[in-house]
Amino acid sequence: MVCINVCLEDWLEMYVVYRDGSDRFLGRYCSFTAPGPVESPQRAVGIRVFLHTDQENVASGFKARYIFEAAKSVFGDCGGNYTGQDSGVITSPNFPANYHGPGKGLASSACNWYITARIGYKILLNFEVFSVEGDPAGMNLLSVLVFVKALVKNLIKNTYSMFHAGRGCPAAVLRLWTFPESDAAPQELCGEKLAEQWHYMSQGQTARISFTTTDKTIGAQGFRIVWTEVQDTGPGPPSSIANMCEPTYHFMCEHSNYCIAEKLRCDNVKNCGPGDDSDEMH
Ligand SMILES: [Ca+2]
Ligand SMILES: [Ca+2]
Repeated sequence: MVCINVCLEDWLEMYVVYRDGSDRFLGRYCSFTAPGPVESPQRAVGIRVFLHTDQENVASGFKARYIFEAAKSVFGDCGGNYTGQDSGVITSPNFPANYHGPGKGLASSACNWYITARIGYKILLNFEVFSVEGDPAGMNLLSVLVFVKALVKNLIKNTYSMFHAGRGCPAAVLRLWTFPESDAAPQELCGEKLAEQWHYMSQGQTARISFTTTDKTIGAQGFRIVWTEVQDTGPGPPSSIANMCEPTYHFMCEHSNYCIAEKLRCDNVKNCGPGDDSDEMH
C-alpha cells in the first residue's frame, strides 16, 4: 500500500479529545480534500480542529459545521461488536438497497463496528462491494513518481497539483482502523470500490470500522465487507513453510496460504482473500 502524506505546507488536523486530556488523531487534510463527517465517540469530550500554516502562500481555508447531539451508545445508531467468532459480514444499513441519511431533524448518524480476533490471529477484511458517495484523495504510481522526482529537484511550489486532489468524503464516509491500538489515523474511504480485489489486514488483533452519514447524504448502495480471522504468521505474506496450520480445526487456503477455521469451508462466503476461492471449491 502506498502511503505518503502529501500535506507539506498548510493543513488541517482533527483529533478526538478525552476528559483526561488525551487525544486520538483522526487525520490530516489539505488541498481540496475535505474531512469526512465525524461524530465524537462515547466518552470523548470534544473534537479538536487544528489549522497549520507555513510562512508563505495562503488559500481560502475551510468552513465547517458542528452540531451538539444527544449521547449515543458506543456502537452509535447501529454497528456491533464481534469477538470470539471465525468470520462475519458487515454491511451498510439497508444493504443491498441504498443507505440513506439520518432521520428527519438529525444531523448525522453513525455505525461503529469493533472486531477482535483471538490471540495469535489477525483480521482479514475483504470489501466485496463498496459504493459510497464522494471523491477520495488518491495517488497512482505515476503521480507518486512525478511527485517524488519534482520534490527531489525542488521544482514544485504547489505540491498538491501533482496528485489527484479529490474533494474527499464530506457527506458520508467509512473510516477503517486496521491498528486501533496505535495512534495511526483511520483511512477515510468513499467513492467506488477501487479495485476488483480490495482488502485490508489488521496489524494486531483488532480492527474498527465506522460509517457516518449526514443530512447532506444522498445515498448509494454502500458496502458488504467479509471479515475472517486468520492465523498471525508475522509480517509479510504467509509462506507454507512458516505457516503451521493446526490441521484438525484449520484449513489452509491454497493460494493465499492463510490459515482459517475449517468450518468456513463451503459456507458460501469467500474467506481466503483476494484471488483465492479455495475454501469454497472443495
Ligand atoms: Ca501556506
Ligand atoms: Ca468460506
